[in-house]
Order: sequence, then C-alpha cells, then structure tokens
Amino acid sequence: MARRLGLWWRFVAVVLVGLAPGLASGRELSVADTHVEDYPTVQALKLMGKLLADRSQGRLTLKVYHSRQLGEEKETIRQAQMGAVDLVRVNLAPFNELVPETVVPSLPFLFRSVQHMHKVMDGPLGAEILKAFERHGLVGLAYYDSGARSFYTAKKMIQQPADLAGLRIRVQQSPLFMAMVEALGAIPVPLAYGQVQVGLSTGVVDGAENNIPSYQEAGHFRTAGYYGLTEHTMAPEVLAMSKKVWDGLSPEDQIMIRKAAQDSVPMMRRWWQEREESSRTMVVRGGAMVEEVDKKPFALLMRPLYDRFAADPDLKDLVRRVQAVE
Ligand code: GTR
Repeated sequence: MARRLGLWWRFVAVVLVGLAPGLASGRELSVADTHVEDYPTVQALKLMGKLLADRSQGRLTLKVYHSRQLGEEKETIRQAQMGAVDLVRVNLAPFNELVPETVVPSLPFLFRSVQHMHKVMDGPLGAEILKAFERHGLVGLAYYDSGARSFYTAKKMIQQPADLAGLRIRVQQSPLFMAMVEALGAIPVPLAYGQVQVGLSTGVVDGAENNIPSYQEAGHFRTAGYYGLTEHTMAPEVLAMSKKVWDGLSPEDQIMIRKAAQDSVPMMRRWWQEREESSRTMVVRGGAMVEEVDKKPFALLMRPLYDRFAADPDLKDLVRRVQAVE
C-alpha cells in the first residue's frame, strides 16, 4: 500500500514538473526602440511592461530592446510585419510610405499646438490612423509624444529658408520629409538615425532636423551647434504590434496589451516634458545655440506639399478634419 502510494506521488510529481513550465512560462513579448535606455519612449515601454506583468500576474511580459539593439527603424518595422519582433516603437515618418494615413499627422505646420496634436491623436482621428496599420501587417496601439522637429546645422543658424540653400540636410527615410527639405532649397539626404552622428562629423551632411531630446541624446549638438526653432512638424511616435503575433493572442490578452500601451501614455507625456527641458539645458550648457525663428516663410514654402502628399481624396478629407478640431 505504502509502495503504491509512493509510486502514485512520484507520478503526480512528474506530471506537475512537466506542466510547470507551461503554467509558469507566460509570454515574453519583444519591443524594439532606437533610443537609449533613459529616453522617455523607452521608459514608457518599461512602464507598459510593468503594467502588463502586474495585470496578467506575470503571464505577459515585455522585453525592451532599446538603443537599436534590433536594428534601425525601417528594419524593425519589417521584422514586426514578419513577426520576428512583437512590437516596435517608431516615429510616424518611417511609416509614411507603408501606411499612407501617417502622412497626414507628419505634414508640416499641421498642428497649431501640442494641445491640438493631443486632441487630434487622442480622439477618433488618431484612432482611425492607428486602425490603418492593420492593412499593412501591424496593429497600432498608442502614440507617444515627440515634441516638434527643428533644423540644426554645423555651419549657421537657420533663421529663414534662404539659410538652408544648398545645404545637405539629413532627413528620415520618408518622401514627405525629403520634399520638405527640398521645398526650402536644401538637399535632402535620407539616413537612418544611427548614421546621422557620423554623417555630421564627417561632413557628409551639414545638418539635420529633430526634436531637442534626440538632438541631445544622439550627441548631434556637439557637431551641429546651431538649432533654430522652426518647429516644422509634430509627427508623434507610434507603438505598433505585429499583426501576425496579435492574431494569435486571445481577445483578453489583446485588450490587456492595448490597455497597457495606452495607460503608459500619460506618464510618458510627463517624462517627455521634463526631458525637453533638461535636454535644452544640456545642449546650451554644451555650447549649442537655440534660437526662436519666424515660422511663416517656412510654412509658406512648405504649403504646396499638402496638395502633393495629401492629393488622395481620403487623405485630403483627413487633413480637413484634423484642421477642424478646435
Ligand atoms: C526621433 C524619433 C526616432 C527617430 C529619429 C530620427 O525624434 O524619436 O524614433 O525617428 O527621430 O530622426 O530618425
């Protein structure tokens, strides 16, 4: 009898050990971000991971691959489409060719203020643009702040469009961004983010455009010390998931993931504001000059891009609806 019981317990133990990994092992989702670990987007992803782990009792976790560990943005987008990486945090610009709707919030001088941008992107129009990702193998989850992008060069302060004439300006890999620079009389040089610092220090490019936190984080301010606040676009960041992976999840897990992404947004915005201030202080302390600029002549020259890049009636209508948001 005792021997039979002993065998029984041994059987139970083997079955439990066999089941344990299945029970305990949840799902570790991977997410790629180009920025360094202390950057607000990466911090927000870590917060999202914490929310996910807490709410699923450790069954769903997020492994954040920051600092371009999985490659440049365009590569990580392709990886996500294939399901090789589960999520990507990327700026809207590298999506411009793939998801035409992303062109609209990237258009120059579209948003009147950060408040206007938040109102649009937090509302039905932002949701409509996130939904558009699904036709391209991705599921849009949330937007993160990215401030406004401005021009900086190694040679001179950009105060008016004429200052850009003939300069080689690095842009994101987006036809719209190339055209923006062309419209101002400069020569666009599309480069991945990770190549910009070398481009600036070797003189392959004379300048670039970005928000102040990226200008500081990537060290561009050391070589290109003139930053003129043109604030020509406020294209936000986006967090998207591989549709292949998404479709394999239960509806409960899908809801939990979307909610954790969106719940990381308010903190991200606070961190973003703080980072904009601290980065500005750091670049100025590091010797860079940051100056206000009259934006009107820039906006005027870039205006024809609306007809060119939002010629499609649906995109034109989306532009109109964005502008109508009070
Ligand atoms: C940053 C953005 C990155 C990347 C980079 C760039 O502002 O956060 O995702 O798009 O700009 O210029 O490539």
